[in-house]
Amino acid sequence: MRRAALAALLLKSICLLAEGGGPSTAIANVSSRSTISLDGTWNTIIDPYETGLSSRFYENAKPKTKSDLVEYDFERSPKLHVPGDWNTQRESLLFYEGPVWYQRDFSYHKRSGIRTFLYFGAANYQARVWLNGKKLGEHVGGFTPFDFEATDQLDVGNNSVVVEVDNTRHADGVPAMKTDWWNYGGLTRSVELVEVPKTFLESYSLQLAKSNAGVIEGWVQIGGEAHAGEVSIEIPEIHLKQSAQVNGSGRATFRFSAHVELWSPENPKLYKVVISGEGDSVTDEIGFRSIETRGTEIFLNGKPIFLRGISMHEEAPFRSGRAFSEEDDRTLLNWAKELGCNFVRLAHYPYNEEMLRLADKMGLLIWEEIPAYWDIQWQNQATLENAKSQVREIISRDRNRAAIALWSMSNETPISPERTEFLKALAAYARELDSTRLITSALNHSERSGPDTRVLNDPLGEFLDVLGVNEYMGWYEAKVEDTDHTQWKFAYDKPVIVSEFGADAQYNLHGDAQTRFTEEYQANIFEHQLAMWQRVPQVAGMSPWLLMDFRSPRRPLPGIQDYFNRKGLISDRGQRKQAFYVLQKWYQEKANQGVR
Ligand code: GCB
Repeated sequence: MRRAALAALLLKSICLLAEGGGPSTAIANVSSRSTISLDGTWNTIIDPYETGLSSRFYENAKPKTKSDLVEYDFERSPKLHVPGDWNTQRESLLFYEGPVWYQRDFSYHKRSGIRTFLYFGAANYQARVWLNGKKLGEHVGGFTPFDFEATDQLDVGNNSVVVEVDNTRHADGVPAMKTDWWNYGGLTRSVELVEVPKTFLESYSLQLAKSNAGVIEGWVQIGGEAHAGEVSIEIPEIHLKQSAQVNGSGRATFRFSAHVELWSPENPKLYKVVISGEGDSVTDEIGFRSIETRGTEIFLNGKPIFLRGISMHEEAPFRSGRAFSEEDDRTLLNWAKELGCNFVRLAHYPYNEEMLRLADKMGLLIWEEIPAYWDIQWQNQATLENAKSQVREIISRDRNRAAIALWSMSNETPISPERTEFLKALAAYARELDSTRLITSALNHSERSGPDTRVLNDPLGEFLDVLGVNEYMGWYEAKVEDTDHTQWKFAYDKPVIVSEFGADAQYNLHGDAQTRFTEEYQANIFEHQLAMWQRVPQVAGMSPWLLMDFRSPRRPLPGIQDYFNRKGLISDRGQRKQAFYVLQKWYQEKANQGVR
């Protein structure tokens, strides 16, 4: 009964997003818009019993007379920095899960003809937003952007915004109750006011036509009242300007010939693109490339490519906590480059937008993932709707990033008919929104067939373009030497990315290769795993587990883990372990051999 009520509530909150008709998606490319940053210091109230709702914290009230009873005071409450998780900003909040109320004042000067949206890069996990005491809306899902129109609610001069952010885990959530990462709560990404004209360019898609490198196609979606006018696309560097008519649903579609230099890891060429129409204009940097599979190979721009990758978490180097700044992102991606990567798996949830824009500039292909992690409520319609809105929000934000090669629907989900139906529906939805990327999932159930053979025969494979395979031989199961004679078979003739293997090692802990948690043990696992996968022709890439140590509540071993998963090739303090050099060497050889 309680579960059903919760599910109904969740469905209701997701539906709230759709108020005003059609599912909500945030305005695309806010960095090219006129924005007012609300980052900085916010007043915060920790509210473990969720008193704030009944006590109406959102009114940000002050006693008017000396007898008025107001049992909170934002102004005199402790502060937190936005963007940022609360866990690493105050020691007492490291393990906190529950609601926290955020408030700040800002001054605003309204201009006629301008619509203003309150935009959140992400808030984990659920957010309710009020402006000047009036509720603007709520959002579920901790890693994707959302916005609410604030035009009519904004006052001239001083305004007060209140956000209740709640990182409580829910059995029907995405993810659900268990993850091997820290449940960082808070306004973890930037908050800003975004100004657009009454009718504006809400979103757009522009990329190379599938299997025709000389053609660019796409569409522009108008938000607000479209006037059946024209929208134009300009790529100044190649003196190209194309126009298209906006139809009755506010959409203009394009298809035109263009000779562009193709984007690739070796040549991450981006073009300035200007989109204008209906009195609005946005600028973007877009790369053009194709990605497809043929048999068991992945082709980039019509040529086979081996994806030399690494998995990572969106965790900040040196200070830990959720990464959010360009500096954090650049450090992590530079390490991947140093390792010899042309590919990064952004496990297990969508990262901040800057990470994707940097990958575009640095020439790193990307696997971006939805947090359908381990077991979630596969039979719950509200859970599916939740996963779908996360797919929609991330595709809508990142669809123009050339770096994105793969959308991953899930990680290590237990096989059952309900789970396969759920993920099949999710994959179909992702394809409907973006037919140009490859769809994948990290699978981890293989069967033994004879002493030396493992067969991956997960029915989800039928609905994927690329099979991700996670396995931990030599760490959670089997002996590392077993890798020497293990053969792998796959029920589907599709490319395989070995999306995880690895072992914990504490930086600077030394011993022999049989001693757990030593650098030698981890390096030995990498040597053997690489040799095993080298023998499997179906492998089109890999992203071992993982770039840097990260916080996890599941890893308490004192003196070694101290609540960090230590499978990083680099410690959380930036120190490279031996296995880093093992993989680096292997990638160097791979790159020198050319393809595959
Ligand atoms: C996995 C999970 C990953 C964990 C990792 C581990 O299979 O996909 O999220 O962190 O193993 O270290 O156990």
